[in-house]
Amino acid sequence: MTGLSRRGFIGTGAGGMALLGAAAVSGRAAAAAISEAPTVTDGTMRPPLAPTSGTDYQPVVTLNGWTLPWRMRGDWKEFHLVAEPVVRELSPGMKANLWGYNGQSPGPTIEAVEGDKVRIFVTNRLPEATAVHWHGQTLPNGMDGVVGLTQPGIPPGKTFVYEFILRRSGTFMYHPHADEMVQMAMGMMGFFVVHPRDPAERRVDRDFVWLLNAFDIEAGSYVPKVNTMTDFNLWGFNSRVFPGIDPIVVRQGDRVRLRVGNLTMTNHPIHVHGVDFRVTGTDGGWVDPRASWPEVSVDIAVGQMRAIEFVADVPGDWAVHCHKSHHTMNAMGHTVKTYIGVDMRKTAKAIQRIAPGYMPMGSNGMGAMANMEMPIPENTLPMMGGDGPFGSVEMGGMFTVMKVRPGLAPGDYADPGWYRHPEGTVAHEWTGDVPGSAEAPGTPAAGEKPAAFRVVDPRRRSAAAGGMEH
Ligand SMILES: [Cu+2]
Repeated sequence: MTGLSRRGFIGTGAGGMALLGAAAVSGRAAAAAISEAPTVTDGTMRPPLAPTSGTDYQPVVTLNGWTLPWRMRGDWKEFHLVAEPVVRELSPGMKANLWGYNGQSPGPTIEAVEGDKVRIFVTNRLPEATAVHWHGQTLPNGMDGVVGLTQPGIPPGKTFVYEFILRRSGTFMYHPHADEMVQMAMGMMGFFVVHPRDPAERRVDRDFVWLLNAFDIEAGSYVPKVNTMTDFNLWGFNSRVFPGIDPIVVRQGDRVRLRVGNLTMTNHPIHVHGVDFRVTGTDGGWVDPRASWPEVSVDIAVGQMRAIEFVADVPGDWAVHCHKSHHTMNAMGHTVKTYIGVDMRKTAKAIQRIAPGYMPMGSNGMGAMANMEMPIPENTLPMMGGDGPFGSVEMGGMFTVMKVRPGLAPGDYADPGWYRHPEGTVAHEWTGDVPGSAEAPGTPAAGEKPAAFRVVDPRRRSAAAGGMEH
């Protein structure tokens, strides 16, 4: 990439973040009026970007991601997105050739304040036309980003500009509305968070965002199969899969918000261990506090966002994951045959005569496969894994850990390591007496007839018994 320069403009001190000069984007002097397009080239979480001017707010934290810096020009807040091919490491051991924005998929999070006037430059460096739809924003029709309907596509090499006023606070998304099936399957999406004008409104201590992803990338290849409709083999948070997903680090007692958006092809019930939360927002706006409802899993349908809030009371390492079990599994596991209960010893010998080294798997379940050090093809990921303090976590895909610790400094998101459980608070082997099995109450003794449960044909049920007689 040409034209990269490093400057202290962003002030995060983060490595790998650079500014792409406007002249390098278009190569035309006339483009000097376009704000610079910062770019990030790796999947490391950048510190939240605190506002340096205007209304104060608690910035969000993008898992394995970053927030797009802006500049003020008059009373307009200017951002610059660059749609382009990117390389994203999904987890150590696997990279994918995706399309995204400003060096990464998903694109950087855009943050602004209710009432802000935003001007967003979108430069297209893809090989085909694109457009950006601002999902959930109420704006003039011509700014809605639907190719053919509200604007012509942005041709490769060109820059378009979108201008609108942020009418309400909330959590929105951005994504292409051009060749959508391909461009979203390739990873083009991002979050657009609008903070309330009153910084005290809906204030939390820590505020995390991530988008859900589904990719179908064959072992040894790098490009997602864009025509896949249901059978994806990699499921992610912010284009990362476990064990590559950042932990959600919070201080004990913090009020925490998680905002999760779904632009995949199926719904994802996101389950948070250790807390009961309330659903406080959708991409349609905030839920009235009196109408927010309690859950421990929140189903996020396609094209939806859910914001949930809780107080992190109990220290520990708490699992946060999609509750569809295939969505917490990586590429190599989805088509393994089931041999549970099958004695494979004879069959294995027969197969080994033709395929030396063949090893039957799965006769006793598949958990042990997480510990197997088997050679796998280049550029793919084992079914499950992730080292925990007690062995393999036996997970993949849409899984991460919320690490609740006492006494963390505000703004400290560094991984604190594994939780050290107080003595005597971990489930452990019982070495005392174990009583023999007992029969459930009501079980008939040997030779005795089972208690008579009367089966009534509903068509013959009498009116007195509550049925309808005809
Ligand atoms: Cu899922």
